[in-house]
Amino acid sequence: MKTIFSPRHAGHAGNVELDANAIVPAYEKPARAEIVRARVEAVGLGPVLEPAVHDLATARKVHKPAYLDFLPTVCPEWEKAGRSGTAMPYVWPTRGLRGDVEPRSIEARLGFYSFDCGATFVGGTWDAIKSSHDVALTAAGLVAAGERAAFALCRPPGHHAGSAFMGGYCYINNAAVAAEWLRDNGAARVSILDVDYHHGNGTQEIFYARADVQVVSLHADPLAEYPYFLGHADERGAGAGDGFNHNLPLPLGTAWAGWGAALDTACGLIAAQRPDALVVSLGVDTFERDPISRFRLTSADYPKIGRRIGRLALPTLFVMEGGYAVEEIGVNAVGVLTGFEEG
Ligand code: FKS
Ligand code: ZN
Repeated sequence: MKTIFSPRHAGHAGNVELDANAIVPAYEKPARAEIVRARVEAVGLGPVLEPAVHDLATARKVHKPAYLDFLPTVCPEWEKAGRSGTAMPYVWPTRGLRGDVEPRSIEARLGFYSFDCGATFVGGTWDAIKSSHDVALTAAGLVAAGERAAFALCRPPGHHAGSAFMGGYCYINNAAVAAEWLRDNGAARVSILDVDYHHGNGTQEIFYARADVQVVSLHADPLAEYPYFLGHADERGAGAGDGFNHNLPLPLGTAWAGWGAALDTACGLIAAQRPDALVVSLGVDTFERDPISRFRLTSADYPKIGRRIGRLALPTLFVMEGGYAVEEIGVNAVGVLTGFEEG
C-alpha cells in the first residue's frame, strides 16, 4: 500500500508539555513520524509520497470555521503579546463560566478553543497541522480512486480534536475530515475504527448525531485514563445517530486476550453496518512499553490487528494517531499494515 507523508511535520518540534508535576519535552515529537516512515521503507510496504495541497472546505464541515481560522493566528498573536517559547492553554471556560463569548487575548482564546493544555504551538505548528490534514485527504483520495488501502502517516495526530476544540496533541481531526471527504466522494456509509489507547473524544463528538458515519472505539476506561470525561460504554449516539457510536472501554493492564476479543466485537459491529469505506485511527500506544499508557500489547500482536481488520474486506484508510515508545513505533505501526496486507 502507498504511504502519504509530509516532511513539514518536522516544524512542530521543541514544544514542551505539562506532565502532572513537571514541564517536560513533548512526548508527541518528530522522531515518531520519521521512525514510522523509515520502517515503511525498510519493509518495502510501498511508495512513500508527499501530499497534494488541499483546501479546508471539508475541514470546515467537521470543525467550526471560527476554530479553524483561529489555529493559524496562534503563533503570530503569541509573539505580538510579547511571549516566546511554547504557546499553551491554561485557563478554560468550564461549568459556571461563560463559554459563549470569545475573548480577545490570545491566552484566553487558547483556552476557549481547547479542553486541556496538551495542544501546544511553536513556529512550525500550523504548517505541520495543515500538512497532516493534507496527508489524510491525499490518502483518502487513493482509497476513493479504488486502492484497497492507504496509509496516512499523519503528524500531528487528530482524534482528540472536536468541532471547536483542540487537545491531547490534536488540532484538526484528520480521520474525521477524511471520513467526511469519503462521504462526499461516493461512500454512503463510512465506519471509523479507533484503536488508539486513548478514547477519540473529538471523533465521537463530531459524528455523535449522525447515522452515516459509525464510530467504534477500543480504549482505556475513561474512569482511569485520559481523556477521562468521555468514552464510556453508555455513549451510544444521539438523535439520528443513536446506535451508531460504540465505545469498548477496557481496564488498565489489558493484554491481547482481552484486547483481541474487543477487536472482534468491534469488527462485528462494523460488518453489520456494511460501510462503503473504513477509516482506522491507528494508535500504537497500546504497546506494553509505551511510556504514557497502560495496556500490554506486544509487537507480535500488531500484525494480528491488521489481519483482523483485513478480514472485513473493506476499502481502508489508516490514519496515524498516537504511540510514544519511539524505538518500537515503526515496527508496531507498520506491523498492523503488513498484517492487513497478508490477511
Ligand atoms: C502525559 C499525560 C498524557 C495526554 C495524552 C494524549 C494522547 C494523544 C493520543 C493521540 F493519538 F492523539 F496522539 N496526556 N503528559 O495518543 O491519543
Ligand atoms: Zn493515544
